[in-house]
Amino acid sequence: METQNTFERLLITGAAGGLGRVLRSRLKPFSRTLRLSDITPVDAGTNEEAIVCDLADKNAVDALVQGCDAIVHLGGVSVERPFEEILEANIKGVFHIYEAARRNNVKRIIFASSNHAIGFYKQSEHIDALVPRRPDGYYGLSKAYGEEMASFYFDRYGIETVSIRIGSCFPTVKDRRMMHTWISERDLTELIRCGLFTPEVGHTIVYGVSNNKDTWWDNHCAAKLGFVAQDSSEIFRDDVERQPMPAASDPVSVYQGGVFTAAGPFEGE
Ligand code: NAI
Ligand code: 15L
Repeated sequence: METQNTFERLLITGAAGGLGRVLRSRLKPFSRTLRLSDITPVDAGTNEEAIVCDLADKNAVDALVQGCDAIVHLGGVSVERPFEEILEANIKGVFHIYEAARRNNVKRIIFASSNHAIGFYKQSEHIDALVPRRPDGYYGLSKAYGEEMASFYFDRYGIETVSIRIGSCFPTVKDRRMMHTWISERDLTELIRCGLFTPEVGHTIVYGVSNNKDTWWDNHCAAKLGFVAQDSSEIFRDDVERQPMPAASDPVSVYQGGVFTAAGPFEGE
């Protein structure tokens, strides 16, 4: 890890979630104070502030962002769900974050996008972050929308964002698909660091993926930020290959988004 830059106050939304709990300690060196927020209460530790906030509440989000220098936006619904749930947390939520950033002069945001913004690409395709999006559900659509929101707020207001299309960030690889999509916590932390401190990123979209042997993603946009992944899913190969092989026609074997491409409909037939 390179020289240590620091913010006065870095906001992490979604701090009670899986990634929030991990990144909270890993991002601590990058800010004198961490402001941790979630709809679920979080306890504040040393040099931390905790604020309960519903991302769907515009005024509450505006107050949340006051006094912050930068935002790591992890909060929201993180799986495929009915549109109305996605609408509140992810669609309204991301608008509220950007509008609050504009009003409070925040100039840098990391947006936790997802591979599900491009989930309907086939696993046989090799793509970079500049290809047209192919969202695989309402959740993926909300991430595509968040990326466009980031693009608009840069063009119109000069707020810079790195949108990280996170693959799968978990302690271990759970299945064959994740051999391609996995990112270690260490690599995600480094990618966020690059996203926070690299000058003049405009709006840059990158893949959040480790240095896996088999990958569907050309991550040259992340390399431009100086990101070099240290880890690889290979260490999990033996365990994963002991699992039964899914059918070749199963969405988990066909599409980059895996099971998300087959979720729903939620409205009945
Ligand atoms: P998570 O579901 O564990 O955490 C999300 C957090 O957002 C939760 O603590 C939840 O309480 C909070 N939240 C939900 N609705 C909210 C609302 N209306 N207001 C305020 N907070 C709300 O998800 P995880 O795994 O920690 O992911 C974090 C972010 O990264 C999410 O945006 C997710 O879409 C994205 N991501 C994660 C991946 C992963 O592999 N973990 C892969 C791709 C994207
Ligand atoms: C995501 O976007 C989800 O937030 C996470 O829980 C995983 O399902 C991940 O994608 C994945 O595709 O493995």
